[in-house]
Amino acid sequence: MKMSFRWYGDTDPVKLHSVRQIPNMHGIVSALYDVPLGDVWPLDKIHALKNSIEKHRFAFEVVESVGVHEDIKLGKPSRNRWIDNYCQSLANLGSVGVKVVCYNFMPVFDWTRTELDRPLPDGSNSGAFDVNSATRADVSKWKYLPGWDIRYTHEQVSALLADYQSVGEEGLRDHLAYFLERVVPAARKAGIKMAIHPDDPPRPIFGLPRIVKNRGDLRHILDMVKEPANGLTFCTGSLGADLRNDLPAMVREFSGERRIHFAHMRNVKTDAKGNFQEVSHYSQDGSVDMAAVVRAYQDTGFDGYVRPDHGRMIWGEKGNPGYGLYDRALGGAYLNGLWEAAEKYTRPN
Ligand code: DNO
Repeated sequence: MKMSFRWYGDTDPVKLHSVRQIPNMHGIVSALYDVPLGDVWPLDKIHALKNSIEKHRFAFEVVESVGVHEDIKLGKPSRNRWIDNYCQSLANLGSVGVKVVCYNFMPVFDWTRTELDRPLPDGSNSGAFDVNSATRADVSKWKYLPGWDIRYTHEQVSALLADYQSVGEEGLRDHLAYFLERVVPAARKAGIKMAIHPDDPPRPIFGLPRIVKNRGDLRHILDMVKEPANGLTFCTGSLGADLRNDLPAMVREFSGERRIHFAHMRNVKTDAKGNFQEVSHYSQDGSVDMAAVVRAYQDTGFDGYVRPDHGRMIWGEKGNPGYGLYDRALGGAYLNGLWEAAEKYTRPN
């Protein structure tokens, strides 16, 4: 496994020289944040990002994310132009040695929380999701959703919500298949593995369809184009927000088939209704058995990229929600420990 750390570029309050001091960090996961959604990622900007990462002796092999234009998800006729752009971005990324591209197919909203800084008993705080408030909330009143790398205006959001009414889950699946049938061959040619991120939370929100929520959904997506370049980002925090998801079993199945390219490791404390709060990475603090997940990766010979995902805000740190330095560093160290133990000590028969 190759341990890595997500970084938002030069404006990120977390600096790469600090990340360098976390043990066993192989690479930096990043993106171009100033290219409008759907446009081709220019080679000169990709080179500049790569240089700023390599200067700190990190590999730049994983991009998170190349965003998918809403017209593609909506299946509009203009999607072909956006798909061509996407393929060109993949060619450019592949030419500088990028190996994995993480993306999602969530309509309008990426990861969503109803609170960004709910206190935990230890005095830290973290993101939380309350199923009832998300259902009732009038989305036009929301000022900020953390996953919005793209900030739509309220007018755009209302128009998009209306557009998606006629799409439904089946429509969205068809649009994903159309996208993958065209993009996966381009990815293969560029030496890139596509890795779809699950819906976070793994349920419909604001009446929008969601199609990446559980084992059945993942199976369906992998079967749309049956080759390694069509793969998964397996996020324990997203999928772990539905207690019916058996995470170690899913890892065994999909990592066993070499279809997981990127592992997002995060813990959530979830109840049976799907309400949850993000917690420390430590297994006993949440609902995800991290040791069992690592064991499943280890048993299936996983050699892909791993990153500690969302942390709490601890020690008074201020930063991007979920993406401070300190708790993700603790998470990385904990994961290193689990991985080393899993590697060195096999289970007694
Ligand atoms: C959340 C992240 C996601 C992820 C995208 C991939 O913290 O894991 O926002 O980057 O869904 O496109």
